[in-house]
Amino acid sequence: MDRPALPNDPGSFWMPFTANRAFHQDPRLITAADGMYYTSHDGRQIMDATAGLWCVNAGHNDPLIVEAVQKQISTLDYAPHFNFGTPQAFELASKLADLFPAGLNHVFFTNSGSESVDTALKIALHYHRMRGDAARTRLIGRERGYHGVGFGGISVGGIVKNRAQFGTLLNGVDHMRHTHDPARNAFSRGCPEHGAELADDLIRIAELHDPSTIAAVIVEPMAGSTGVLLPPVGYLQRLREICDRYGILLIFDEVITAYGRLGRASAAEYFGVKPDLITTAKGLTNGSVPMGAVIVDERIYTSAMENADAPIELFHGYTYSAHPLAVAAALASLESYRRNDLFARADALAPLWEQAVHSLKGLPHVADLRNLGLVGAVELQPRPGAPGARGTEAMKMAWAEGLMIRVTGDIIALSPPLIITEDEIQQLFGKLAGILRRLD
Ligand code: PXG
Ligand code: PLP
Repeated sequence: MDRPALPNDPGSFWMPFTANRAFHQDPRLITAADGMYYTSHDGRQIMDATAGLWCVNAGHNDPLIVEAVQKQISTLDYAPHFNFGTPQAFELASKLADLFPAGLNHVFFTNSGSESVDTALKIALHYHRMRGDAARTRLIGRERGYHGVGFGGISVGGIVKNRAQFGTLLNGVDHMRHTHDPARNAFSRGCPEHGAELADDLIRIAELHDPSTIAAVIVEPMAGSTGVLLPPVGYLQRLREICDRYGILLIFDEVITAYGRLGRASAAEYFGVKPDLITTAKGLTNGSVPMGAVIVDERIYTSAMENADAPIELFHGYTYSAHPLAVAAALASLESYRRNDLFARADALAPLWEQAVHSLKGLPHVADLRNLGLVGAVELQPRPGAPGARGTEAMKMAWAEGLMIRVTGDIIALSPPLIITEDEIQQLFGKLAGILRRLD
Protein backbone atom coordinates (compact mmCIF):
# COMPACT_ATOMS: atom_id res chain seq x y z
CA MET A 1 0.00 0.00 0.00
CA ASP A 2 1.58 3.33 -1.09
CA ARG A 3 1.47 6.18 1.32
CA PRO A 4 -0.46 8.99 -0.39
CA ALA A 5 1.17 12.36 -0.82
CA LEU A 6 -0.46 15.23 1.05
CA PRO A 7 0.37 18.86 0.30
CA ASN A 8 3.29 20.32 2.25
CA ASP A 9 0.82 22.13 4.45
CA PRO A 10 -1.73 19.39 5.21
CA GLY A 11 -2.75 21.33 8.31
CA SER A 12 -4.58 23.80 6.04
CA PHE A 13 -7.51 21.44 6.39
CA TRP A 14 -8.39 21.21 10.09
CA MET A 15 -10.12 17.84 10.01
CA PRO A 16 -13.31 17.18 11.98
CA PHE A 17 -13.25 14.76 14.94
CA THR A 18 -9.86 13.48 13.78
CA ALA A 19 -6.39 13.12 15.26
CA ASN A 20 -5.04 15.58 12.69
CA ARG A 21 -1.33 15.12 13.42
CA ALA A 22 -1.57 11.34 13.36
CA PHE A 23 -3.54 11.49 10.11
CA HIS A 24 -0.79 13.51 8.42
CA GLN A 25 1.65 10.71 9.25
CA ASP A 26 -0.66 7.98 8.01
CA PRO A 27 -3.28 9.40 5.65
CA ARG A 28 -6.22 7.39 4.40
CA LEU A 29 -7.52 9.04 1.23
CA ILE A 30 -10.63 8.14 -0.72
CA THR A 31 -10.98 9.03 -4.38
CA ALA A 32 -14.19 7.37 -5.58
CA ALA A 33 -17.05 5.14 -4.54
CA ASP A 34 -19.70 2.91 -6.02
CA GLY A 35 -22.32 0.72 -4.40
CA MET A 36 -20.80 -0.99 -1.35
CA TYR A 37 -17.21 0.08 -2.07
CA TYR A 38 -14.84 3.01 -1.87
CA THR A 39 -11.73 3.34 -3.99
CA SER A 40 -8.63 4.32 -2.03
CA HIS A 41 -5.91 6.61 -3.37
CA ASP A 42 -3.87 3.53 -4.31
CA GLY A 43 -6.71 1.99 -6.27
CA ARG A 44 -7.88 -0.58 -3.73
CA GLN A 45 -11.55 -1.44 -3.23
CA ILE A 46 -12.61 -0.78 0.37
CA MET A 47 -15.89 -2.24 1.59
CA ASP A 48 -17.99 0.44 3.27
CA ALA A 49 -19.17 -1.20 6.50
CA THR A 50 -20.36 2.13 7.90
CA ALA A 51 -22.43 3.67 5.07
CA GLY A 52 -20.04 6.61 5.24
CA LEU A 53 -21.02 8.06 8.59
CA TRP A 54 -24.34 6.21 8.86
CA CYS A 55 -25.76 8.03 5.86
CA VAL A 56 -25.32 6.20 2.54
CA ASN A 57 -28.22 3.80 3.04
CA ALA A 58 -28.83 3.14 -0.68
CA GLY A 59 -25.14 2.63 -1.42
CA HIS A 60 -22.81 5.03 -3.20
CA ASN A 61 -23.53 6.81 -6.46
CA ASP A 62 -27.08 5.56 -6.76
CA PRO A 63 -27.87 6.50 -10.39
CA LEU A 64 -31.31 7.84 -9.46
CA ILE A 65 -29.79 10.32 -7.02
CA VAL A 66 -26.84 11.24 -9.24
CA GLU A 67 -29.13 12.05 -12.16
CA ALA A 68 -31.59 14.01 -10.02
CA VAL A 69 -28.83 16.21 -8.61
CA GLN A 70 -27.21 16.71 -12.02
CA LYS A 71 -30.52 17.73 -13.51
CA GLN A 72 -31.29 20.07 -10.63
CA ILE A 73 -27.97 21.93 -10.68
CA SER A 74 -28.46 22.78 -14.33
CA THR A 75 -32.08 23.91 -13.83
CA LEU A 76 -32.22 25.83 -10.56
CA ASP A 77 -29.03 26.09 -8.54
CA TYR A 78 -30.41 28.04 -5.62
CA ALA A 79 -33.57 29.76 -4.51
CA PRO A 80 -34.35 31.33 -1.15
CA HIS A 81 -37.08 29.91 1.03
CA PHE A 82 -37.48 33.00 3.17
CA ASN A 83 -40.64 34.50 1.63
CA PHE A 84 -40.30 32.42 -1.55
CA GLY A 85 -40.65 28.74 -2.31
CA THR A 86 -39.92 25.94 -4.74
CA PRO A 87 -42.59 23.37 -5.61
CA GLN A 88 -40.28 20.46 -4.86
CA ALA A 89 -39.72 21.56 -1.26
CA PHE A 90 -43.47 21.31 -0.59
CA GLU A 91 -43.56 17.95 -2.33
CA LEU A 92 -40.69 16.64 -0.21
CA ALA A 93 -42.29 17.87 3.01
CA SER A 94 -45.53 16.08 2.22
CA LYS A 95 -43.67 12.88 1.31
CA LEU A 96 -41.87 13.03 4.66
CA ALA A 97 -45.16 13.63 6.46
CA ASP A 98 -46.41 10.41 4.87
CA LEU A 99 -43.25 8.49 5.79
CA PHE A 100 -43.26 9.28 9.52
CA PRO A 101 -45.91 8.15 12.03
CA ALA A 102 -49.40 9.59 11.78
CA GLY A 103 -49.66 13.03 13.33
CA LEU A 104 -46.04 13.95 12.59
CA ASN A 105 -47.06 15.99 9.59
CA HIS A 106 -44.92 19.12 9.36
CA VAL A 107 -41.32 19.48 8.31
CA PHE A 108 -38.70 22.13 9.00
CA PHE A 109 -35.65 21.83 6.73
CA THR A 110 -32.08 22.22 7.95
CA ASN A 111 -28.66 21.25 6.59
CA SER A 112 -27.41 18.73 9.14
CA GLY A 113 -28.25 16.72 12.20
CA SER A 114 -26.76 19.35 14.45
CA GLU A 115 -29.01 22.00 12.97
CA SER A 116 -31.99 19.68 13.21
CA VAL A 117 -31.34 19.25 16.92
CA ASP A 118 -31.01 22.97 17.61
CA THR A 119 -34.14 23.57 15.54
CA ALA A 120 -36.16 20.97 17.46
CA LEU A 121 -35.07 22.38 20.82
CA LYS A 122 -36.06 25.87 19.72
CA ILE A 123 -39.44 24.71 18.40
CA ALA A 124 -40.08 23.03 21.76
CA LEU A 125 -39.30 26.21 23.69
CA HIS A 126 -41.33 28.30 21.26
CA TYR A 127 -44.32 25.95 21.56
CA HIS A 128 -44.60 26.25 25.33
CA ARG A 129 -44.05 29.98 25.32
CA MET A 130 -46.65 30.67 22.65
CA ARG A 131 -49.16 28.59 24.60
CA GLY A 132 -48.56 30.78 27.64
CA ASP A 133 -46.67 28.03 29.47
CA ALA A 134 -43.54 30.16 29.50
CA ALA A 135 -42.01 28.59 32.60
CA ARG A 136 -41.21 25.48 30.60
CA THR A 137 -37.66 26.33 29.61
CA ARG A 138 -35.58 23.38 30.81
CA LEU A 139 -34.23 20.82 28.37
CA ILE A 140 -33.33 17.29 29.41
CA GLY A 141 -30.85 15.06 27.61
CA ARG A 142 -29.10 11.89 28.64
CA GLU A 143 -25.59 10.87 29.58
CA ARG A 144 -23.65 9.55 26.58
CA GLY A 145 -26.19 11.11 24.21
CA TYR A 146 -24.89 12.57 20.95
CA HIS A 147 -26.90 15.38 19.44
CA GLY A 148 -24.38 16.98 17.13
CA VAL A 149 -22.07 19.85 17.83
CA GLY A 150 -24.16 23.03 17.98
CA PHE A 151 -24.36 24.68 21.39
CA GLY A 152 -27.86 23.29 21.88
CA GLY A 153 -26.77 19.82 20.87
CA ILE A 154 -23.69 19.71 23.09
CA SER A 155 -25.68 21.13 26.00
CA VAL A 156 -28.24 18.32 25.94
CA GLY A 157 -25.60 15.85 24.74
CA GLY A 158 -23.81 13.71 27.25
CA ILE A 159 -20.44 12.92 25.72
CA VAL A 160 -18.05 14.63 28.11
CA LYS A 161 -15.23 15.29 25.63
CA ASN A 162 -17.64 17.06 23.27
CA ARG A 163 -18.67 19.45 26.07
CA ALA A 164 -15.66 19.94 28.30
CA GLN A 165 -13.82 22.71 26.44
CA PHE A 166 -16.76 24.90 25.55
CA GLY A 167 -17.74 26.86 28.59
CA THR A 168 -21.04 26.89 30.37
CA LEU A 169 -23.25 25.92 27.44
CA LEU A 170 -27.05 26.39 27.69
CA ASN A 171 -28.58 27.10 31.07
CA GLY A 172 -31.27 24.93 32.56
CA VAL A 173 -30.20 21.60 31.12
CA ASP A 174 -30.08 18.33 33.02
CA HIS A 175 -29.29 14.77 32.01
CA MET A 176 -30.85 11.39 32.69
CA ARG A 177 -28.67 8.39 33.30
CA HIS A 178 -27.59 6.40 30.26
CA THR A 179 -28.85 2.87 29.75
CA HIS A 180 -25.60 1.01 29.10
CA ASP A 181 -25.35 -1.86 31.58
CA PRO A 182 -22.96 -4.53 30.34
CA ALA A 183 -22.92 -6.24 33.75
CA ARG A 184 -26.54 -7.27 33.21
CA ASN A 185 -26.93 -7.06 29.45
CA ALA A 186 -23.68 -8.08 27.72
CA PHE A 187 -24.13 -10.11 24.53
CA SER A 188 -27.86 -9.38 24.31
CA ARG A 189 -29.36 -10.07 20.93
CA GLY A 190 -31.34 -7.00 19.94
CA CYS A 191 -32.63 -4.77 22.72
CA PRO A 192 -31.44 -5.73 26.19
CA GLU A 193 -33.83 -7.14 28.73
CA HIS A 194 -32.76 -5.12 31.76
CA GLY A 195 -33.10 -1.41 32.36
CA ALA A 196 -36.61 -0.15 31.48
CA GLU A 197 -36.71 1.30 35.01
CA LEU A 198 -33.91 3.72 34.05
CA ALA A 199 -36.61 5.78 32.34
CA ASP A 200 -37.77 6.64 35.86
CA ASP A 201 -34.70 8.82 36.17
CA LEU A 202 -36.83 11.35 34.32
CA ILE A 203 -39.25 11.33 37.26
CA ARG A 204 -36.38 12.11 39.63
CA ILE A 205 -35.20 15.00 37.45
CA ALA A 206 -38.72 16.31 36.86
CA GLU A 207 -39.51 16.30 40.57
CA LEU A 208 -36.16 17.91 41.37
CA HIS A 209 -36.74 20.87 39.05
CA ASP A 210 -40.56 20.96 39.22
CA PRO A 211 -42.08 19.24 36.19
CA SER A 212 -43.81 22.44 35.06
CA THR A 213 -40.41 23.95 34.22
CA ILE A 214 -39.43 21.25 31.75
CA ALA A 215 -39.95 21.88 28.05
CA ALA A 216 -38.60 18.78 26.39
CA VAL A 217 -36.62 15.59 26.67
CA ILE A 218 -34.34 14.55 23.83
CA VAL A 219 -32.97 11.04 23.37
CA GLU A 220 -31.64 8.91 20.58
CA PRO A 221 -34.05 5.95 20.47
CA MET A 222 -30.93 3.96 19.64
CA ALA A 223 -27.73 5.79 20.54
CA GLY A 224 -25.28 5.33 17.67
CA SER A 225 -22.36 7.68 17.92
CA THR A 226 -21.55 6.92 21.55
CA GLY A 227 -20.98 3.25 20.68
CA VAL A 228 -24.36 1.74 19.83
CA LEU A 229 -26.35 1.71 23.07
CA LEU A 230 -29.69 0.02 22.64
CA PRO A 231 -32.81 0.93 24.57
CA PRO A 232 -33.80 -1.70 27.14
CA VAL A 233 -37.09 -3.40 26.30
CA GLY A 234 -39.92 -1.12 27.46
CA TYR A 235 -37.66 1.88 28.18
CA LEU A 236 -38.90 4.15 25.39
CA GLN A 237 -42.56 3.37 26.13
CA ARG A 238 -41.97 4.32 29.74
CA LEU A 239 -40.25 7.56 28.77
CA ARG A 240 -43.27 8.42 26.63
CA GLU A 241 -45.65 7.77 29.52
CA ILE A 242 -43.65 9.95 31.90
CA CYS A 243 -43.48 12.79 29.37
CA ASP A 244 -47.25 12.60 28.93
CA ARG A 245 -47.82 12.61 32.66
CA TYR A 246 -45.81 15.84 33.06
CA GLY A 247 -46.68 17.64 29.80
CA ILE A 248 -43.10 17.35 28.54
CA LEU A 249 -42.40 17.14 24.80
CA LEU A 250 -40.48 14.06 23.70
CA ILE A 251 -37.90 14.51 20.93
CA PHE A 252 -36.43 11.46 19.22
CA ASP A 253 -33.10 12.23 17.62
CA GLU A 254 -33.25 9.92 14.62
CA VAL A 255 -30.34 11.34 12.66
CA ILE A 256 -28.95 7.80 12.47
CA THR A 257 -32.07 5.66 12.86
CA ALA A 258 -34.43 7.28 10.33
CA TYR A 259 -34.62 6.14 6.70
CA GLY A 260 -34.24 2.42 7.11
CA ARG A 261 -31.39 1.67 9.49
CA LEU A 262 -33.69 -0.42 11.69
CA GLY A 263 -35.69 -1.86 8.81
CA ARG A 264 -38.39 0.80 9.13
CA ALA A 265 -38.74 4.42 8.05
CA SER A 266 -38.09 5.48 11.64
CA ALA A 267 -37.21 4.12 15.06
CA ALA A 268 -40.51 5.63 16.23
CA GLU A 269 -42.25 3.19 13.90
CA TYR A 270 -39.90 0.33 14.81
CA PHE A 271 -40.52 0.71 18.54
CA GLY A 272 -44.15 1.79 18.23
CA VAL A 273 -43.48 4.90 20.30
CA LYS A 274 -44.57 8.25 18.92
CA PRO A 275 -42.48 11.27 19.91
CA ASP A 276 -43.59 14.88 19.42
CA LEU A 277 -40.66 15.81 17.23
CA ILE A 278 -38.17 13.76 15.22
CA THR A 279 -34.80 15.10 14.11
CA THR A 280 -33.30 13.59 10.96
CA ALA A 281 -30.48 14.17 8.45
CA LYS A 282 -27.92 11.75 6.91
CA GLY A 283 -30.02 9.13 5.08
CA LEU A 284 -32.52 11.81 4.03
CA THR A 285 -30.30 12.47 0.98
CA ASN A 286 -28.32 9.25 1.17
CA GLY A 287 -25.45 11.48 2.30
CA SER A 288 -25.15 12.99 -1.16
CA VAL A 289 -26.03 16.60 -0.37
CA PRO A 290 -26.12 18.00 3.18
CA MET A 291 -29.68 18.19 4.49
CA GLY A 292 -31.63 17.70 7.69
CA ALA A 293 -35.33 17.72 8.51
CA VAL A 294 -37.27 18.09 11.74
CA ILE A 295 -40.62 16.31 11.66
CA VAL A 296 -43.13 18.04 13.90
CA ASP A 297 -46.39 16.91 15.42
CA GLU A 298 -49.64 18.43 14.17
CA ARG A 299 -50.52 20.09 17.45
CA ILE A 300 -47.17 21.87 17.73
CA TYR A 301 -47.41 23.29 14.23
CA THR A 302 -51.08 24.23 14.64
CA SER A 303 -50.32 25.90 17.93
CA ALA A 304 -47.56 27.95 16.31
CA MET A 305 -49.89 29.03 13.52
CA GLU A 306 -52.69 29.95 15.93
CA ASN A 307 -50.77 31.44 18.82
CA ALA A 308 -47.93 33.27 17.09
CA ASP A 309 -47.43 36.85 18.27
CA ALA A 310 -46.23 38.09 14.86
CA PRO A 311 -46.93 37.42 11.18
CA ILE A 312 -43.71 35.37 11.03
CA GLU A 313 -44.62 32.49 13.33
CA LEU A 314 -41.10 31.22 14.01
CA PHE A 315 -38.00 33.40 13.90
CA HIS A 316 -35.71 30.64 12.73
CA GLY A 317 -34.32 29.32 9.44
CA TYR A 318 -31.19 28.75 7.40
CA THR A 319 -29.99 30.31 4.15
CA TYR A 320 -29.98 26.78 2.81
CA SER A 321 -33.22 25.47 4.34
CA ALA A 322 -34.74 23.36 1.52
CA HIS A 323 -31.78 23.98 -0.80
CA PRO A 324 -32.88 22.85 -4.28
CA LEU A 325 -30.00 20.38 -4.71
CA ALA A 326 -30.68 18.82 -1.34
CA VAL A 327 -34.41 18.62 -2.05
CA ALA A 328 -33.72 16.91 -5.40
CA ALA A 329 -31.33 14.50 -3.69
CA ALA A 330 -33.86 13.75 -0.94
CA LEU A 331 -36.74 13.13 -3.35
CA ALA A 332 -34.52 10.78 -5.36
CA SER A 333 -33.27 9.04 -2.19
CA LEU A 334 -36.81 8.38 -0.97
CA GLU A 335 -37.67 7.09 -4.43
CA SER A 336 -34.65 4.80 -4.43
CA TYR A 337 -35.52 3.46 -0.97
CA ARG A 338 -39.05 2.80 -2.20
CA ARG A 339 -38.20 1.26 -5.57
CA ASN A 340 -35.60 -1.06 -4.12
CA ASP A 341 -37.69 -1.75 -1.03
CA LEU A 342 -34.60 -1.08 1.05
CA PHE A 343 -36.25 -0.74 4.47
CA ALA A 344 -37.85 -4.17 4.07
CA ARG A 345 -34.54 -5.48 2.78
CA ALA A 346 -32.76 -4.27 5.94
CA ASP A 347 -35.49 -5.88 8.02
CA ALA A 348 -35.13 -9.18 6.16
CA LEU A 349 -31.34 -9.18 6.54
CA ALA A 350 -31.43 -8.32 10.25
CA PRO A 351 -31.57 -11.94 11.57
CA LEU A 352 -28.58 -13.00 9.47
CA TRP A 353 -26.78 -9.81 10.50
CA GLU A 354 -27.46 -10.62 14.16
CA GLN A 355 -26.00 -14.12 13.70
CA ALA A 356 -22.93 -12.65 12.03
CA VAL A 357 -22.36 -10.04 14.78
CA HIS A 358 -22.64 -12.65 17.53
CA SER A 359 -20.37 -15.06 15.67
CA LEU A 360 -17.51 -12.90 16.99
CA LYS A 361 -18.19 -14.04 20.56
CA GLY A 362 -15.14 -15.60 22.15
CA LEU A 363 -12.60 -13.85 19.90
CA PRO A 364 -9.76 -12.00 21.65
CA HIS A 365 -10.65 -8.71 23.43
CA VAL A 366 -14.38 -8.96 22.68
CA ALA A 367 -16.18 -7.63 25.78
CA ASP A 368 -19.66 -7.23 24.31
CA LEU A 369 -21.57 -7.57 21.04
CA ARG A 370 -24.72 -5.63 20.21
CA ASN A 371 -27.06 -5.53 17.23
CA LEU A 372 -30.29 -3.99 16.04
CA GLY A 373 -31.59 -3.71 12.48
CA LEU A 374 -28.49 -3.31 10.33
CA VAL A 375 -26.42 -1.90 13.19
CA GLY A 376 -23.72 -3.82 14.97
CA ALA A 377 -21.22 -3.05 17.71
CA VAL A 378 -18.14 -4.86 18.88
CA GLU A 379 -17.01 -3.53 22.24
CA LEU A 380 -13.35 -4.33 22.83
CA GLN A 381 -11.61 -4.53 26.17
CA PRO A 382 -9.45 -1.39 26.31
CA ARG A 383 -5.69 -1.85 26.47
CA PRO A 384 -4.60 -1.20 30.05
CA GLY A 385 -3.60 2.46 30.37
CA ALA A 386 -4.40 3.21 26.72
CA PRO A 387 -8.14 3.55 26.16
CA GLY A 388 -9.02 3.84 22.48
CA ALA A 389 -5.66 2.52 21.23
CA ARG A 390 -6.99 -0.92 20.40
CA GLY A 391 -10.00 0.54 18.56
CA THR A 392 -7.83 2.86 16.50
CA GLU A 393 -5.52 0.02 15.57
CA ALA A 394 -8.45 -2.14 14.51
CA MET A 395 -9.66 0.70 12.26
CA LYS A 396 -6.20 1.02 10.65
CA MET A 397 -5.83 -2.73 10.14
CA ALA A 398 -9.29 -2.85 8.58
CA TRP A 399 -8.43 -0.05 6.17
CA ALA A 400 -5.24 -1.85 5.17
CA GLU A 401 -7.31 -4.94 4.48
CA GLY A 402 -10.02 -3.25 2.47
CA LEU A 403 -12.69 -2.58 5.08
CA MET A 404 -13.96 0.74 6.43
CA ILE A 405 -15.18 0.50 10.02
CA ARG A 406 -16.00 3.25 12.50
CA VAL A 407 -14.58 3.26 16.00
CA THR A 408 -15.66 5.23 19.05
CA GLY A 409 -12.96 4.63 21.62
CA ASP A 410 -12.70 0.85 21.75
CA ILE A 411 -16.15 0.23 20.31
CA ILE A 412 -16.38 -0.77 16.65
CA ALA A 413 -19.67 0.36 15.09
CA LEU A 414 -20.95 -1.30 11.92
CA SER A 415 -23.78 0.10 9.79
CA PRO A 416 -23.46 -0.94 6.15
CA PRO A 417 -25.49 0.40 3.27
CA LEU A 418 -28.82 -1.42 3.23
CA ILE A 419 -27.92 -2.89 -0.18
CA ILE A 420 -25.33 -5.20 1.41
CA THR A 421 -25.72 -8.82 0.25
CA GLU A 422 -25.64 -11.93 2.42
CA ASP A 423 -22.33 -12.82 0.85
CA GLU A 424 -20.89 -9.40 1.68
CA ILE A 425 -22.08 -9.75 5.28
CA GLN A 426 -20.08 -12.99 5.53
CA GLN A 427 -17.03 -11.32 3.94
CA LEU A 428 -17.27 -8.37 6.32
CA PHE A 429 -17.37 -10.50 9.46
CA GLY A 430 -14.77 -12.95 8.11
CA LYS A 431 -12.38 -10.06 7.66
CA LEU A 432 -13.23 -8.53 11.02
CA ALA A 433 -12.74 -11.86 12.80
CA GLY A 434 -9.27 -12.15 11.24
CA ILE A 435 -8.41 -8.65 12.42
CA LEU A 436 -9.57 -9.36 15.98
CA ARG A 437 -7.45 -12.53 16.06
CA ARG A 438 -4.33 -10.59 15.09
CA LEU A 439 -5.01 -7.45 17.13
CA ASP A 440 -2.73 -6.94 20.15
N1 PXG B 1 -27.81 13.52 16.31
C1 PXG B 1 -27.41 12.24 16.20
C2 PXG B 1 -28.19 11.17 16.91
C3 PXG B 1 -26.31 11.90 15.40
O1 PXG B 1 -25.93 10.62 15.31
C4 PXG B 1 -26.06 14.24 14.89
C5 PXG B 1 -27.16 14.51 15.69
C6 PXG B 1 -25.37 15.39 14.22
O2 PXG B 1 -25.51 15.33 12.84
P1 PXG B 1 -24.49 16.16 11.91
O3 PXG B 1 -25.08 16.01 10.55
O4 PXG B 1 -24.49 17.57 12.36
O5 PXG B 1 -23.13 15.50 12.07
C7 PXG B 1 -25.63 12.93 14.72
C8 PXG B 1 -24.43 12.66 13.87
C9 PXG B 1 -20.20 8.28 14.46
C10 PXG B 1 -20.73 9.58 13.95
O6 PXG B 1 -19.06 7.98 14.27
C11 PXG B 1 -22.04 9.89 14.17
C12 PXG B 1 -22.52 11.12 13.75
C13 PXG B 1 -21.71 12.02 13.08
C14 PXG B 1 -20.40 11.69 12.85
C15 PXG B 1 -19.89 10.45 13.29
O7 PXG B 1 -20.94 7.51 15.07
N2 PXG B 1 -23.84 11.40 14.05
N1 PLP C 1 -23.48 34.76 9.80
C1 PLP C 1 -23.79 35.78 8.98
C2 PLP C 1 -22.95 37.03 9.02
C3 PLP C 1 -24.88 35.67 8.10
O1 PLP C 1 -25.23 36.69 7.32
C4 PLP C 1 -25.65 34.46 8.09
C5 PLP C 1 -26.78 34.30 7.18
O2 PLP C 1 -27.22 35.19 6.50
C6 PLP C 1 -25.29 33.44 8.95
C7 PLP C 1 -24.20 33.60 9.79
C8 PLP C 1 -26.08 32.15 9.01
O3 PLP C 1 -25.79 31.35 7.91
P1 PLP C 1 -26.77 30.13 7.51
O4 PLP C 1 -28.09 30.74 7.20
O5 PLP C 1 -26.08 29.53 6.30
O6 PLP C 1 -26.81 29.22 8.69
